[in-house]
Amino acid sequence: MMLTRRQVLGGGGGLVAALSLSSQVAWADDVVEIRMQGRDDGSQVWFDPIGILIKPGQTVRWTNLNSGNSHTTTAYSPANSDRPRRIPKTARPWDSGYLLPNESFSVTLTEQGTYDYYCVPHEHAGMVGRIIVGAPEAHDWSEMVGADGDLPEAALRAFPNVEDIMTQGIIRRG
Ligand SMILES: [Cu+2]
Repeated sequence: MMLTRRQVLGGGGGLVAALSLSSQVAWADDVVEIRMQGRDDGSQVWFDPIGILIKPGQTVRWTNLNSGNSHTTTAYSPANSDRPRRIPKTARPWDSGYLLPNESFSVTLTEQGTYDYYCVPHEHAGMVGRIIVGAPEAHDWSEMVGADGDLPEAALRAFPNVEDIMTQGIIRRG
């Protein structure tokens, strides 16, 4: 049987739809890995990816792959050293404490919105990250006056744009 161009295109479209459906299912089930990284001489430190889009109920796991340094993942929240709240109002803040090389810490994020976090000893070096769960709502913290609070300039500069995370899904660093 000869396939017409229309039939070929139609079949291709169906294949693409099937593939994207299955990859979305895998995406929802997978634990999202974020690496804590740094140069050997300590001159640079970072989270990779620095920005990620996940689904409600998905788990994020940070692992310290920087052999010469300890790091934390700490949510911006009044619960953590009275920092400005940069996570959804109803979300539980987290703080890993110091992770030694090869140690990990996980959280499962259920509330939709934008979550910003930092590394306690390296916030001033711009070691911060942003996670978006589902779709940020209109009244997300990011529109709140004072949300930038006492954040150092290097941290504020480092956050990827919400729009870039929403369109690209993942923002790599390093
Ligand atoms: Cu750090």
